Amino acid sequence: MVKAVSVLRGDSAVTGTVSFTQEAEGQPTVVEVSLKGLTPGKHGFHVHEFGDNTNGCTSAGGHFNPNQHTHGAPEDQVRHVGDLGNVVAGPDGSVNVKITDRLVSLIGPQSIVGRTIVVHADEDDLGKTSHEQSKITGNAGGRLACGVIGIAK
Ligand SMILES: [Cu+2]
Ligand SMILES: [Zn+2]
Repeated sequence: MVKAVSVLRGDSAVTGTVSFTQEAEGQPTVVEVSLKGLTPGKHGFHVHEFGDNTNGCTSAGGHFNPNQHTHGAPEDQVRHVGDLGNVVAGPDGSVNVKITDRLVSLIGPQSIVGRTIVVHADEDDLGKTSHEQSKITGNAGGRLACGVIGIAK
């Protein structure tokens, strides 16, 4: 079993932790999300390419996309590896959810360890609208908080 963790912060009131667990290579990864300080509703949630926080969450680059696909929903065949869709904040602005994803991996050449998880200001449209950013970022808006994904015990 491989475990990883990220502590999220940024230029907003949003903070939280995201834990990742994968039994073995080729198995799905379980992503446990705990966030607070969000506005109620949907917020784009992705793994971005770089584990770089030099200029805050901006330095993380675009969505982790090792296969040169367009942006999509987690359940789509064509999507970025980093596309985890949306998390939904409750009326109190918190998120506590467990996501299971078949492409996000902690092992092998497409491992997300050393990259960055980002939560956005707006809803990810999952590549389904005519907005010019839809098939690139899902038009999810600013980066509220982020954290580098590291190896956990
Ligand atoms: Cu993102
Ligand atoms: Zn994407």
